[in-house]
Amino acid sequence: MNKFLTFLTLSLLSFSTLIAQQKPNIVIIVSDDHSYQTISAYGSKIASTPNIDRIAKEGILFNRAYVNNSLCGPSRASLLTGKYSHKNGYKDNEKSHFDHSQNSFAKELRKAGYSTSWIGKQHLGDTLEGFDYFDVLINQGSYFNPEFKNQKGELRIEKGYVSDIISEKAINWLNTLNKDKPFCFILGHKATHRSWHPDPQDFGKNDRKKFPLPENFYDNYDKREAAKIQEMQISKDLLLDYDLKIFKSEEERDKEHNFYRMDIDDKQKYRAYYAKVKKDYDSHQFKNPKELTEWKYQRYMIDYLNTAESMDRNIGKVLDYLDDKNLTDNTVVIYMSDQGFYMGEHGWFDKRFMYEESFRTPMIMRYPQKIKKSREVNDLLMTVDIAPTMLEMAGVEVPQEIQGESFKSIIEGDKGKRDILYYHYYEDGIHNVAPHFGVSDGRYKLIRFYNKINAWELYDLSRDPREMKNLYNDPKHSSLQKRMKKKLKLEIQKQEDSEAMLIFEAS
Ligand code: SGN
Ligand code: CA
Repeated sequence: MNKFLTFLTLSLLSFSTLIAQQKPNIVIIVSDDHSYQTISAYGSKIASTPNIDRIAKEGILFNRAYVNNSLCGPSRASLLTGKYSHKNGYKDNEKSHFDHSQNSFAKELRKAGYSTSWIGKQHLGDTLEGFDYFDVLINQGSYFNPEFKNQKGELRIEKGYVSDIISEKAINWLNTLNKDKPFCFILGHKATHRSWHPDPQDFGKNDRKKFPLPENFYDNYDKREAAKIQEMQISKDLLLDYDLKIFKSEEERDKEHNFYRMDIDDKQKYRAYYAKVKKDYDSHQFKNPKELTEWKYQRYMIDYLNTAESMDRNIGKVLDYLDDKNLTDNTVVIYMSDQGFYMGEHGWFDKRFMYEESFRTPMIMRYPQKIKKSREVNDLLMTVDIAPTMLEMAGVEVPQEIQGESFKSIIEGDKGKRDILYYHYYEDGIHNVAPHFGVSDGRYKLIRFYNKINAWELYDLSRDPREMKNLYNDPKHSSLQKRMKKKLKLEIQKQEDSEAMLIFEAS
């Protein structure tokens, strides 16, 4: 009898281990401000991202993945909770506080037996909940010798370059894991956030390219009041010293917070490299503001792409690790950014607007056990959809309060469920972008700006993909306008965004 019981217990134990092993592992790599325009898998001719492309070759490239609120903290809060900003409480970076006691997909997975962690940039404070392990950058973090805080509350300055440190920490954590448990970890990269400080070994990698100006670089913002007043213009808001590292003197450079953290040998490499850039700048006798702006644009692109090099390389290290440990087949890997970014479109850098370049985010997913190779998907999806999808894939019930729609059906080769995208941006500070909310059905987009600008905008993306022609109040499109307003109202009601409803009703 005893023997039988032991046998039974052992069989049950190995059975439950088997079930646990069948659950997919989940790795979500979230970069910061990385644009699809600079990812070769998305057809970029100006950038090469071989490791990100590797995920696409082995999985799905999502052409229409969007964020709920195009800003770092709010976007990550939606990813974690599956809820819009007005429900998870993290509306902007400047005033919001993220309540970590609320539920998240990581908490649900942990309850279901997953080992969970967040490593790198999170930007939602530094006392996370729901993770067995975390080791996160303090706020935005620094490119060199960055400071981290872990779940024991220990603060540490780590020596080196941020992208290397983050992937090393991730691999170290993976090495500590109990092989019988599935894992879920989120790896938050700092790159490619402003002010684009490359690893010195990547200086020169993109310097010989000549970057063509986007077609609408010289936008006059006709009939777009919010676009007119923003402060994210390459011509006037991208700074020669802070952004492009051209300082009046080395003493000035040393005062800048990114530089004083560097070790002396990195500082010397920076000095030497940017001395050449300054020489080039000095040698130009800029005859008019346009020439200077176009020179700044080239330098912006170079620094941005050189910064992305290390991140791509480090993504490769994590993929190699999964291969080496035979984990690739049963691991879902998602690569995404917290939002898109302007690479000169409308004359801009930064994000925030509901226009495509910042509303859309790159998103690529691999899961060899279930996903066929090299698929491209045009179905709509949003950041809030990731939480319910991961839960469904892990066989965990999706909590009621989650607002996102699972896209598991897309992964399985079917159509997605989503036919509308709802957006709400709140921050009313740096870069002077008026708060706004709106809907898009993939072809038409309606936006309502409020606070400092009270205005509506309406676009037909099939005819006007660059969003240059605001059709709002154009009599030819009055029925479209009505239709889109109805859709917006329905969506505001469905998502219970009472603040948006008040503004909608008042206008
Ligand atoms: C900082 C940047 C801004 C950027 C925000 C938000 N300025 O304030 O350019 O828009 O972060 O970025 S900087 O002086 O720090 O470079 S986010 O990724 O956190 O949303
Ligand atoms: Ca960001």
